[in-house]
Amino acid sequence: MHCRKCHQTAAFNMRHHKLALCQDHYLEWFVAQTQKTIERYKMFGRDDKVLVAVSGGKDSLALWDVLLQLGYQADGLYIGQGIDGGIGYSDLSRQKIDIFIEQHTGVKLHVVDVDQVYGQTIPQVADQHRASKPCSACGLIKRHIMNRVALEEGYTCLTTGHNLDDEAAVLFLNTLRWQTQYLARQSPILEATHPGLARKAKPFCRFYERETAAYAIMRGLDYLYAECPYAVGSTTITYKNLLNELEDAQPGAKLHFYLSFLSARDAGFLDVVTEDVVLNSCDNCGQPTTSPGLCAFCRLWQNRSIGKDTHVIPVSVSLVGTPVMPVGEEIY
Ligand code: Q46
Ligand code: ZN
Ligand code: ZN
Repeated sequence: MHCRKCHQTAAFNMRHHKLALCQDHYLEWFVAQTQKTIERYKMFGRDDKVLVAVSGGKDSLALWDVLLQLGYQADGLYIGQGIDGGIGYSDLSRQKIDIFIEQHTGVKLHVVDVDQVYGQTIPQVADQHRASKPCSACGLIKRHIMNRVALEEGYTCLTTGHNLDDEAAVLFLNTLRWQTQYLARQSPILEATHPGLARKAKPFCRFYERETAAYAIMRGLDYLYAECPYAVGSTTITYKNLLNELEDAQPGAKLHFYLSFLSARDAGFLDVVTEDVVLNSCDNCGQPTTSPGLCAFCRLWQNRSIGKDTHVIPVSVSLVGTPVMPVGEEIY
């Protein structure tokens, strides 16, 4: 198989696009496609200050790398979850980010270590709440920290490395359960609909996972291959596997599923369910919450004597740049 552009041996074949490319042209294509997605969904421009949530995995590091290549003002945010899982998962992920920073001189990284800031690691919080897995607490805490760092540090857009496989799996799950409120909110760009909400974007939402992996490998990014130990057996993985089977039989099915959904939503298919959500401000942290009183994040720490003092707890560190305060929000 040969590269469509230069006819040298192809390094990567995308059946769904009927497109094979050599390494140089694949890397060029990937960066150009990211820029197209940013423009298509009006995510951000050159004057925006962009925050990239990085985990040490391929998607988030690839996203940061591409945004820097495209010349965006893109800083990183790493949240230390304190997950060991027998492999020292959080330590390993942090090491990968340190390597990235060594290779991309001058970039700025904010670090919020949950244990240092709040006094418990994410698995410890989950244990305290007798949760069988820390994923609910983890998702809540990460969203909360990302939102507040973005707002407090003046970032005009918070980006994550969610790819098409992630988006299609969530869409599949919410469709099967007919979760219309969740469906109405699933989007490549989420506008800030409350003063306490940061604007959010997913510039990789149209890339298959294998495309971001290929980019990371071809660019020589040293990323963490291991998944979070708590991801094993997750519902999302089950849905991803089902969609992969479908994709094998029908190349492009996943992309078509996701893009058709976005078109239907843009055509007003879900308008009827988007009106009802009322956002209150949390009594403690001021971040948006669907229920009156405390947001879910503040309720999580309520018995940990952090409560009102959240804002004055000394903080994490910024590897390069300014310190980051502990933060709070609930993404509704
Ligand atoms: S939620 Fe659960 Fe993930 Fe947090 S505990 Fe690991 S698997 S990292 S996206
Ligand atoms: Zn080529
Ligand atoms: Zn709160």
